[in-house]
Amino acid sequence: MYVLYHFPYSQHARRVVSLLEAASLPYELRHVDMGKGEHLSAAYLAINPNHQVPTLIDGDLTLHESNAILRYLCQKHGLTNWYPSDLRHRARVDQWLDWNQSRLSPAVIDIVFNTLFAGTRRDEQAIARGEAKLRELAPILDAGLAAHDYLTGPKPTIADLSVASNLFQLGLAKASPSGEHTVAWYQRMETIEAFRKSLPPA
Ligand SMILES: N[C@@H](CCC(=O)N[C@@H](CS)C(=O)NCC(=O)O)C(=O)O
Repeated sequence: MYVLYHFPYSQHARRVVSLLEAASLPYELRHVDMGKGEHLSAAYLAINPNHQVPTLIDGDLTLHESNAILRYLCQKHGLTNWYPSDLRHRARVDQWLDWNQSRLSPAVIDIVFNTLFAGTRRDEQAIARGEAKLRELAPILDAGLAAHDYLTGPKPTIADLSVASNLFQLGLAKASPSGEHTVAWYQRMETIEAFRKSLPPA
């Protein structure tokens, strides 16, 4: 049984839930109440010194970083449908995972954190910065989705689960990209039960 430290409004935590669900892996969620600052408590910092969710516990292994967790689960359980073994296909999946983490995520955080969660710490400049980044990145995503139904081919992989978790987050701030291929792809993602199950209650 996996233990996942989780917060429902964390896109990083939700993408792990969507894979656990998709692969029918047994797991228990431990809610970290970020609204109350539980991620900053000494007890949680002992588990994850980055004060972030998710953290996965597998026996005596404690793992942070959502992408590392996704890859670990796929490799441990041979989930080659979600993380292909073919070198070139896997490289494409890794490309989008890294793009999501290093390019899209900062824009999502600038926009969504400051629009919805920062309260009195709302930073208008960060929102504008995030929106400018998103204007550059949205066409890149849309072009990446032009050739196939999913990011790397005809079937979804952990790259799709990961990017879609950020797109849901943008939707919370009414900032979803409107590219034709992106909209159609996101609608396809919404038909995946495991992805839907990872989403917070409406
Ligand atoms: N690189 C990390 C990022 C995790 C992350 O940013 N989690 C956010 C919630 S979405 C968090 O816990 N933030 C609290 C903080 O940074 O103090 C991952 O991919 O797991």
